[in-house]
Amino acid sequence: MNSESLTQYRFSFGPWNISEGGDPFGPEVREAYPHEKKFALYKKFGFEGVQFHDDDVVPDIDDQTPAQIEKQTQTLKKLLDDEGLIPEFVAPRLWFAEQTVDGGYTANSKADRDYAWKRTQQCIDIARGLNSKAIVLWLAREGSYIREAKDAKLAYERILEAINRMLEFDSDIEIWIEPKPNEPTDQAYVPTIGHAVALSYASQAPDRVKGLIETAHAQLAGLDPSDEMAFALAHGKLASVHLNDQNGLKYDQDKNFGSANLRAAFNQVRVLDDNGFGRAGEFIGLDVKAMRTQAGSPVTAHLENSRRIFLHILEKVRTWNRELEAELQNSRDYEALELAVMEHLLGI
Ligand code: XUL
Ligand code: MN
Repeated sequence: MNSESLTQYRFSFGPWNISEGGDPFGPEVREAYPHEKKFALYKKFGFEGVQFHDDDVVPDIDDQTPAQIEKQTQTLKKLLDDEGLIPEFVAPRLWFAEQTVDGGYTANSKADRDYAWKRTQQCIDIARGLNSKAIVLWLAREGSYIREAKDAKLAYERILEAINRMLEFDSDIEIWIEPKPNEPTDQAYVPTIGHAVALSYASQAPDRVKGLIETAHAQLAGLDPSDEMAFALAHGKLASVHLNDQNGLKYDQDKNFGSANLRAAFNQVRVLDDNGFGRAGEFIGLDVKAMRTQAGSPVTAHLENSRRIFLHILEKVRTWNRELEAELQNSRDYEALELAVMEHLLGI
């Protein structure tokens, strides 16, 4: 491959990735870093895409009038333009407000479902105002804590209905579903990319419904993230990724990319790079969390390091001996193939 045919990757993360270090077991461990100052950090660390929740753009969105929402969206757009940053997507945060304790689109209460739709419309307006083409649906509380709490068939129908309503509400917007099998609910609807792709094909505009695959989410479903990515790529539906890592079936850890399973990380970069991901402007998103133990404010090492690890692994992918790989595939000597991968990764 000559260098001109190699993808030049662009990176993104969300302001929530520069966290203040709180967790469910204790208070924040470092001083809060002002939200509006976070944008000045992106370029410095080699990132040019910003991922948003609706209230990352418009704080306290539920208390704002439509005019205030529009004004704040324009203020943020100017900030992004001044910093030379691109808004990758906006996601409705349908898991904080009291109306979303039982979910948004699948809540049993009609009033709560109406709130979810209102919030979704506002989110699309914000995306439009920022000039971003994508809405990410991480369906946080669209699931149940006990199976009998909801009619699951009806819940899936309601999710599809919400998607169709969004597609109708805006004829350009794309919907990127980010599947996750659990947390905060015990059992989530749309737990894998297969479910998301099925919803896409069932929707009114399959070309505008795609997926965002997060490493840890696939691993929590007991699946191999690179195969999940391959599935979406085979259907032309991989819009974005949240690379990170996960050490077994625990809470969602959002560890540094490659830090728990280097070989799985190699295979994710391999499937992305081999299949031209990024050529149409897709971002490499890094959804990683700072360690609670890390001192300072802002804490950003996890973002810089995950990006750096991605680039090191990319080098490993691009220097992997493809002739040997083909030869060992043909001779079906997978023992030798495995050893070759391991020695390549170990630098031997
Ligand atoms: C939750 C998660 C979210 C989404 C955006 O596990 O990954 O941060 O990426 O809502
Ligand atoms: Mn994510």
